[in-house]
Amino acid sequence: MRTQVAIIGSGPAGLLLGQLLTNAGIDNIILDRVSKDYILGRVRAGVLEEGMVDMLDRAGAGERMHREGLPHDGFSLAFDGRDHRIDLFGLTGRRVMVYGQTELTHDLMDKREASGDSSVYEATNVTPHDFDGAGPYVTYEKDGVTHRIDCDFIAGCDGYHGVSRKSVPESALKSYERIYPFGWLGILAEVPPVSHELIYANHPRGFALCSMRSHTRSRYYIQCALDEKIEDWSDDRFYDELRRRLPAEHAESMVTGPSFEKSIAPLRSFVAEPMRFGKLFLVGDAAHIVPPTGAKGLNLAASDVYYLFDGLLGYYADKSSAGIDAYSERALKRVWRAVRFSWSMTTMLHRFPDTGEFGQKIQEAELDYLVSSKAASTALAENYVGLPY
Ligand code: FAS
Ligand code: PHB
Repeated sequence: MRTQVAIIGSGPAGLLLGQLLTNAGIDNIILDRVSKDYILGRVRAGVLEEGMVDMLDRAGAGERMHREGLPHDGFSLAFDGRDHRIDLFGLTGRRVMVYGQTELTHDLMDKREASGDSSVYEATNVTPHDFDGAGPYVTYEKDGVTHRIDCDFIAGCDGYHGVSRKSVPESALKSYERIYPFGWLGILAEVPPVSHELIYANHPRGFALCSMRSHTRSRYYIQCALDEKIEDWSDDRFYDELRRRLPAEHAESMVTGPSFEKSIAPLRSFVAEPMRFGKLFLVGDAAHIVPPTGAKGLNLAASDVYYLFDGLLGYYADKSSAGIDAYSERALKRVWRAVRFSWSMTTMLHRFPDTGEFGQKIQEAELDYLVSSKAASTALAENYVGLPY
């Protein structure tokens, strides 16, 4: 079999790239090692930058997001017992869209199915070959048969644990990493959100985040130790701890109810450079990971896809390699700005082992300055709504 672009990974990056390529008449195939249902069963991001919203519209998969998504003009920082609103729209003229990654992935899968383009799920042992030569190809196994797909390019959209980055010779790759000494314990529950906007809370007991998926479905997180076990966290214990980390008005008004999803996610910052090796491109989490504090992970996948699609379009439409040659440098410039922002939000809002009383006062002073300075709030807001592509 032959295609123009072989895409490894059917998460947001792979699906978005695949749809843009299909819409431009560029042949592509998507391979994933798990099933569609498994992918749709993962609960992840919840906040979309305008850039991601625009990319979904460009892919022709934005209709349900505009119908069911929640445009948000601001969010709150809670510390020292009080809420402080960051007026995103007032400060930047832009907003974010609250719409779950699960829904976005579902919409892209539905669009791909309607386009009739091929995806292979539960493809095992997917392996990129000869991507530093003239004839790249991908092999995979399905139902006991080994398949080969010859292609012009391979897009490694297979996430942090994928095969693409690991297929690059170590000598050709430089990676940067910071692992945080805590995780996020998150729940989903069919209860109305405690507030109409997100609340990021700094508290001596640890960070908390009140988010949502709709007006009836809440997504809550609390910072937890890395060795915590989900089975040790009943819903009651989770809500008690969450309420202790929020201002009294929210703790008292919170509607609680049974969680139907509960998970612990570790936090890390990670960047692999460069993001291109011959005919192989790393896209999204395959190339970088950010702590979810800045709501950037999913949104960086969108800007990577924007740059790569622009390059591939130039290659096929104008026989120009300028765009694909510039991909890594263009993508990394925005990646590092988002990595910095996510690191700074994480550092400002979480309790570290060495924070102590002095460190807590410093964090509160930083937050107090931030919410009382238009310049500082504007800087925060423009990073949160998303820096330009
Ligand atoms: P993905 O990881 O989504 O998709 C990669 C795909 O590649 C998967 O479907 C996988 O099955 C497939 N794959 C992997 N290895 C393969 C192989 N060898 N062969 C074939 N296929 C293979 N971001 C936020 O902005 N906010 C959040 O709150 C947030 N929470 C998160 C919680 C968790 C637990 C995780 C892991 C991530 C979270 N993220 C969050 C980040 C997340 O949303 C990612 O940024 C987003 O999924 C990136 O999309 P992709 O790059 O497509 O990678
Ligand atoms: C979420 O709703 O899952 C979410 C929202 C904002 C974040 C992280 C996660 O910064």
